Amino acid sequence: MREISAEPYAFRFSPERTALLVIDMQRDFLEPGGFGAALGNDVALLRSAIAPTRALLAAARKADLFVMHTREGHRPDLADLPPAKRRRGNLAQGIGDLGPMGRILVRGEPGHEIIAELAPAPGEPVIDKPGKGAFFATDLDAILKHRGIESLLVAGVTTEVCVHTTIREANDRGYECLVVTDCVASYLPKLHEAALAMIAAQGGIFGWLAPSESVIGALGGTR
Ligand code: C5J
Repeated sequence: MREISAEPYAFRFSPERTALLVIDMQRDFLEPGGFGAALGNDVALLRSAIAPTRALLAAARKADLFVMHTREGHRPDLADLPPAKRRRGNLAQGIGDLGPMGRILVRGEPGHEIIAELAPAPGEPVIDKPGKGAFFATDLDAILKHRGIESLLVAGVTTEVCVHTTIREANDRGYECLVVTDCVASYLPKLHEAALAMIAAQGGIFGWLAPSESVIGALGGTR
């Protein structure tokens, strides 16, 4: 077992039973002209998570940790897009519409891709998810269970939306989750802080928090 100094107390994990899950680090959220920008957000706020996540990915790969990525998006025919999700926000340019990076949040379009800095390595599964939570309508749980994974190190965007929803889903399925605090980000700093506080409150009701430096140290690497 290894140990990470974390909030609210030390996180103990076995590397063979732990995966790094990188959530929705897509151009549609992190670059101008995508879904995040269509919602009126400043996408630059998310970019602080890129460099630490790159370092975390390198350390996880070096330690032979199982690495997975997710992408939020929909079928080109939008058959898996709930009308309520499409209507939400009364957007001039919403999901399925053509933007500067192709059709917004549609699989196969340039905006749907994971940013080049955090591109999946060969063999790392990528989960395409239609919802905010990565367990909803995907094979994520089956893939983790088949690998014997019990603990998740979680990075990605945005903290209070897809990261939080996924952690809540993971908790209900019995996974131990540690959120790597500088590898998650939000367009809304107050909600980022609140979302992190919710994870570790009440004795770690949803899990643990630790910065990438501590996680990388426990994985045996240097930053
Ligand atoms: C959002 C996400 N914020 N990946 N998606 O719509 O958090």
